[in-house]
Amino acid sequence: MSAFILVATLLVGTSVAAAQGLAITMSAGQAGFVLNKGAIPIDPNLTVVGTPTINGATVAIANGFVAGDSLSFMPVNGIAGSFNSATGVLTLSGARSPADFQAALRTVKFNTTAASSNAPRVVQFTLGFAKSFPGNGHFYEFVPGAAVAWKDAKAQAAARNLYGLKGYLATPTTAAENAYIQRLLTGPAWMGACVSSSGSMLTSFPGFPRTWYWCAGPEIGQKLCNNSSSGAYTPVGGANGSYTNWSGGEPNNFSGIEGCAAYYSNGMWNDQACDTRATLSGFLVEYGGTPGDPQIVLAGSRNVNFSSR
Ligand SMILES: [Ca+2]
Ligand SMILES: [Ca+2]
Repeated sequence: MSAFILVATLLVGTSVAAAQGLAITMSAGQAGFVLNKGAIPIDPNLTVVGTPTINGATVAIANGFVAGDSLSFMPVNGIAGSFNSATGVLTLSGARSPADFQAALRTVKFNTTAASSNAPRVVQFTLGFAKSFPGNGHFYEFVPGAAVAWKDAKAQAAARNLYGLKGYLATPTTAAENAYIQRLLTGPAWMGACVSSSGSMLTSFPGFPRTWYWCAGPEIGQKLCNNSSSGAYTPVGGANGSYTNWSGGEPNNFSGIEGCAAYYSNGMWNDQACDTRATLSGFLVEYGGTPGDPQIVLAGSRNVNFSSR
């Protein structure tokens, strides 16, 4: 009976820890490889802790890769995979739990037939296929959906999450972030700025002069720029109000009804009527930086070092 209680307590403890997002942790030290002695496990003790379903993983010889290097794994828990001998990347696929991926990633082995290089190989393990913007570690997603008013796009973005990170209409606050987002655009898309006095979308729009705010995301409620007349604007300055990327002549409040910001597909910004739907292709969601977000660690690496025996 006491043994049962102990097991139950451990399970509860595990589930509490698992609520804290998603993290891969590599073991300290390195793996040791000896030529012609067979494949060696890279990290049989790595951990993957979290709750979200993971849609795949990659294991890449990120540094030191030479022809003849190979990565192999055991196809456990319904996780399949294939190794690309040209790029040195093993790609695992299957929508499975962190525990399932932990088991599969622990079986990954390194081998090489190349006697030409005994330089250390740096092997990087990465969960999922989402790519973050290196400037802030945030993730971005273009969500197609033409018939969506701005306020509905905002609500739909807020209902989305990536590995527990809360979604929001994108808030591009630097040129580099905007350029990163631009690559994802397949058409005009809503983003997170609106004419406001507080960060909430107004129900009727004032004429000029008016003020643009961030109306979504961690920056909600912060002023973006003053808009004195058609095509004339002045960024308010500060960390989140110094960058704008309005298209030429925008924001112009065309017909006096344009109070929500959208991307053109070239990454420039335009003000549009907030219920405009026909000319939009979807909305741009950003993940990361929201207070209360869980910690996410999607990648880690371990060295394979060569020894003579
Ligand atoms: Ca942002
Ligand atoms: Ca406009």
